[in-house]
Amino acid sequence: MDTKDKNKRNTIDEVELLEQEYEQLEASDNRRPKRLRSKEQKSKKTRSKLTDGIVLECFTNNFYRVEPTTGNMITCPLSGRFKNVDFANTRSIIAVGDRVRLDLSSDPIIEEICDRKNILRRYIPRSFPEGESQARVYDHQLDKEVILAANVDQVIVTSSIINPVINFNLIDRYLCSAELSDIEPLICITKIDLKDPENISSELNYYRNSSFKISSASATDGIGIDELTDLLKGKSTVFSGPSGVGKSSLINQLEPKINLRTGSISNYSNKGKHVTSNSIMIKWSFGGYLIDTPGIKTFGLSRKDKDKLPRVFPGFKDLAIHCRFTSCTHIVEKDCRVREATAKGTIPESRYQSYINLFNSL
Ligand SMILES: Nc1nc2c(ncn2[C@@H]2O[C@H](COP(=O)(O)OP(=O)(O)OP(=O)(O)O)[C@@H](O)[C@H]2O)c(=O)[nH]1
Ligand SMILES: [Mg+2]
Repeated sequence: MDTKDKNKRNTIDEVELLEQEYEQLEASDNRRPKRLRSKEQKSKKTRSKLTDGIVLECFTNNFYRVEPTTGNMITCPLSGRFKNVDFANTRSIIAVGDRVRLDLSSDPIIEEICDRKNILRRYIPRSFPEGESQARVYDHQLDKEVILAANVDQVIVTSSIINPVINFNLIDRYLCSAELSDIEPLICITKIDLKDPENISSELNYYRNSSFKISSASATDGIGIDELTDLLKGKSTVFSGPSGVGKSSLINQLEPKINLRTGSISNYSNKGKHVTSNSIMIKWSFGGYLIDTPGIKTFGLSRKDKDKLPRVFPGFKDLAIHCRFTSCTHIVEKDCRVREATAKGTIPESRYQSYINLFNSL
């Protein structure tokens, strides 16, 4: 194995996966074979017999909690037609937020999965058997996709200022993923009762100047809750971020009757203990939906998107169009506006480094 291959293996080996991440990954992969898009996707039952619904929760064993447009919430399986489809290492093809069509004439069943408006996803690099060259692996096998939710209007990138300490590199990855999926991001800094966000103002100003919405909140003191409520009304919003940052606590403050389970922070690592284990979609009483998701540990992008990274990295879009080369990677090219802005301090050195690390990881 040459040094390049060794380095690649190291990155892959370094990725720690939790058991629940594996489960979620298996339960949410949407890589649909071409066949599904034609025959299997459409039920032979007449459309008039089917009822529209939204998937609110995915259980293992192919059962789903669905809210039909008419009638009460149901838990039901997916039609047997889908069992004949080879899903290429996928156990399930439905994610929270998916629109489906149900046959409610006898035992409820999901008959059709509708096309998605968008997907919030992250990737986990696949590991390859020792000695197997990546060149022999097809493009789509390079990374394993984990769908966080489907058909969403916005993602709240939740980060606590402390306990666990804020991770801007992770925020960058979320913002790239949201841009690639055409989902509106909102950065929410939580636990501001524990520390003044003034300490991180240079990074926050950078995101603000790059046109990202930022809000700050404390679930303990109820700070920022009214402002957040206004941003959530009538929209379908995913709360995502590392474990322990206070996603479920924030949701409970926004709507106390939801009463999600919350956890504690490990004294040893100052990190969360992965209390929420399943994504769940719930209706706000003030209009719209929320999706609470399990805390994530790693957030990779797809290697297939590497060429888009120089334009979708937070704050780079408007500068990149003025670089001398349209395909500028902002690393070695002449007349690069991103490197000029970094030299001037308009882009903080830490954000540029985050870009380089992300670029090299793909
Ligand atoms: N001081 C303070 N503590 C908070 C705040 N929000 C949440 N916490 C605490 O942080 C811990 C974790 O909160 P959770 O809401 O379970 O965090 P989570 O992001 O949902 O975590 P996972 O479900 O594991 O992903 C709990 O002990 C909360 O009481 C806050 O605004 N201020
Ligand atoms: Mg939680």
